[in-house]
Amino acid sequence: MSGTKGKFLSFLQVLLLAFSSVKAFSFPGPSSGCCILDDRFGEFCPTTCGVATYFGARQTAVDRQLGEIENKLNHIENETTVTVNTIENIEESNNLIQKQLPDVYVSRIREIQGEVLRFEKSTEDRDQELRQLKSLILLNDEKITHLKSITQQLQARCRDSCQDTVRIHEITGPDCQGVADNGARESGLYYIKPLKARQPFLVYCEIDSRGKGWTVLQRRLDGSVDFSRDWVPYKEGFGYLSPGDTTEFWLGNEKIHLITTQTDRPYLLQIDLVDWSGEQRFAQYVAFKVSSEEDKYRLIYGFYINGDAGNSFDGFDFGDDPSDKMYTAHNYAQFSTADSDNDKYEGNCAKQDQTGWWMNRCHAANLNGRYHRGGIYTADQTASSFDDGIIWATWHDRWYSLKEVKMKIIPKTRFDSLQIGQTEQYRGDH
Ligand SMILES: [Ca+2]
Repeated sequence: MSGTKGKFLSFLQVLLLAFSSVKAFSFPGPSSGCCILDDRFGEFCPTTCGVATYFGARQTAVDRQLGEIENKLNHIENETTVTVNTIENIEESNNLIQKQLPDVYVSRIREIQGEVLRFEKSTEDRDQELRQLKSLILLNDEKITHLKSITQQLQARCRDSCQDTVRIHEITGPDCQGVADNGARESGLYYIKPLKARQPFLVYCEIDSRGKGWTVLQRRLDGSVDFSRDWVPYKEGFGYLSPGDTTEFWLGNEKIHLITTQTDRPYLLQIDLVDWSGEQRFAQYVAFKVSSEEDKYRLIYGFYINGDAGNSFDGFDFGDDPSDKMYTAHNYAQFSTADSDNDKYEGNCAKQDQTGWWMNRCHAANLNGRYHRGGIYTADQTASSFDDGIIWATWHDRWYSLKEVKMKIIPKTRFDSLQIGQTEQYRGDH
């Protein structure tokens, strides 16, 4: 571009020089009569004079045009300078951009790589979730198959046993000893009606051939019934009564209260225990009774009379504190449930151990504790890190949960009269 511009400028300069020379020569016009060398050519003879006249007539316009051309040239030159500067600026900018571009690209590429990695990670996570869901589906399919099989078994049993196979004996009495006294000689389900009861209710009676009739208040066998219940279920009773002593239940505090307080004659409470090795032990308390709901079904007994399981109801010295035995004694303790805290502890023993029991702060015995299979259990297996098993601390440690429990009562006098000949079983000083 600069070469073309240079040639153009050189040409204009020659032209200007030519005009300047003509002007400086100052030819006289035709009116002065000079330079007519040949008439045949008239006023515009092809001589210097003719040319001079011609130029003379047009000099002013040409000068003006030349001036304009010069101005335009100057303008073009200025514009050219501006353009050159602009080009230089653009080139500098280009250089700058070219220097910066790699960083921008590298940064963008890194961002894209990061996004790709994140996407891959996300895809892996989704794959993992899918695998987990598939295994869950398989597991659920197995469970569904298992449940279908159980349903079929139950349906088959329902078809067979639509008739009532549970036999409830007709003999009745104020308690199971009364039932036995009225002639019953086999264990099973009987209706009894304690003196103050408004209506009879069903109980499981353990009756032997010699006429001893135990009224069973509580049964633990296999952990099939949840003993983590509130006040009302413990008041009314829960679980299942069965004619063959094969199910777990709590008879109910109100019923226990009605039986044990119907007369002044004292009841004997026997607690039968079985551990996970199959060993059986027992503990007996005389003058056992449970007070009214107004008094929160308080546990009251006279004393420990006999047994080989030890006297946990009187508390146990765990070795943690000198007051252990006093604070874990149960006599005169009110009944507590998670929703009715009547213990002597700043916390809530029953809620802590998910049970209903005559809590002090808290216990050396808890026959309504959680069912831990195998016996030995740890704090990790409990809901609140406390000993919440089926405990009788004077036999097994509080971190050992018993396998089977039965709580049963019989009028003390009837027990004594039927024990004739067996008094050698009594041990201790009672
Ligand atoms: Ca409390």
